[in-house]
Amino acid sequence: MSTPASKLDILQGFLDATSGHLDDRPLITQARAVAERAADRLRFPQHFTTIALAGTTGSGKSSMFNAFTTIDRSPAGILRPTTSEPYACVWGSLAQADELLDWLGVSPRRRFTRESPLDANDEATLRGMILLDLPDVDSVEPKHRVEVDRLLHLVDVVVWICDPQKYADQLVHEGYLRQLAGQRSGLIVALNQTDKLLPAHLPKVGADLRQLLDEGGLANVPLVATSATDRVPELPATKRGPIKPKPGPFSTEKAANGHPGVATLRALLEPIIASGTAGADTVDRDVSATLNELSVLIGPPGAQPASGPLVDRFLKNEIDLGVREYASAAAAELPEAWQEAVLRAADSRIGELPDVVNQAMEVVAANRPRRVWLPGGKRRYEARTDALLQQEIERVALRYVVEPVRRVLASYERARRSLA
Ligand SMILES: Nc1nc2c(ncn2[C@@H]2O[C@H](COP(=O)(O)OP(=O)(O)OP(=O)(O)O)[C@@H](O)[C@H]2O)c(=O)[nH]1
Ligand SMILES: [Mg+2]
Repeated sequence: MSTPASKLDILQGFLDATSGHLDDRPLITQARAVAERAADRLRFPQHFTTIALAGTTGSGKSSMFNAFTTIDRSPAGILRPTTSEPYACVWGSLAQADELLDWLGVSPRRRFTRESPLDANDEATLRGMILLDLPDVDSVEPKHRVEVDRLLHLVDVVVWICDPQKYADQLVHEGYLRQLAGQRSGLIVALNQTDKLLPAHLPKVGADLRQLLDEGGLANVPLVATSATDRVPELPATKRGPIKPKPGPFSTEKAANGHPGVATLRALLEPIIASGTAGADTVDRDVSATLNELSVLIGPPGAQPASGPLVDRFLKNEIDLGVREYASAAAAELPEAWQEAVLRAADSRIGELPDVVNQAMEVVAANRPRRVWLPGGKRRYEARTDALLQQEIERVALRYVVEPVRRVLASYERARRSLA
């Protein structure tokens, strides 16, 4: 069975193989970042599930955070944007979560714990949750956006908070939700502030948002109706009849405890937290998606061309042409990124070649065997000089062109095998 750790090993093996050849490729840079954070996340306690409340300004992230923590820890406000740095609340031991929170970059002043003997039972189903209140994604403050983007890549589950005014925001759907869905195992969309809607309007707004999500490839992402400060309006009763009513746009699970306006959201989060696998699942999803993307860097096996034609070109002093022909033959079957690496390797010492070839020719001339006046001696003499020259030039070709190309092809083969 392939575990997140074994997939990460594959990714790391692939990255090792490509090292020094494809370093400037954005795909490789991204894959390195994924491998690094996956390795980090797997090192931290797995019983913690990090859940970020993210979304546009004023949608109610901080209010939601406070509804869960039941103590107003993160100021919610009228002035936009209100939250400028992430807040975290740990349902469990703050000491055990310390390193994880350091890694997430939550300032020690903004960490709280929700561990009190008074409500130990009510909160038992949330044990292990680390809830994060993030700054807004659409901020007038560019640094908020940078901070959110960084954190969204690190957390296990994202709860995206929309409000009835801005739920159709294109930036949100195209810039965030579609990408998040591919990377993580946990993504939930909450339509918040539903208490501001008339009961009859709620299903319409919900259906519209549901459709936007479905069209964006997020059909499996749950949608919940929430209110961080009040109650979710009761949906109008559907008429009973012979035709089964269409399923509503919202999830309908209900948690036993907690603020009534966030009870459905809580009910969706409880099993994720209880499983204790959200961290590993997100690593798994993220690494698998990356491995998939990297498959464009792999193709049919490469083959090292014979060096004869290259040596012939050098003997005729057609150095550039010889190198170009050799590199093209070596790169022919490879994916584009590796073609470039082969061409670069073949060219890496081209500046030195004219002198080196010249020197080789001079060495052969200087070490020319003594001419012997015997019948057939001239022919033998020339043949020996040619053989010497051939040998010297072959040595140059190997060292300056064939060997650098061989190293790239060997790495390509290792990379291919690692993904096989
Ligand atoms: N009626 C109603 N008001 C809400 C709800 N959620 C938040 N609000 C109000 O909306 C305003 C913004 O709420 P915040 O919780 O600060 O929003 P935020 O998403 O944290 O905003 P930023 O930190 O600026 O990104 C506050 O005045 C809240 O009281 C809700 O569900 N219903
Ligand atoms: Mg806030």
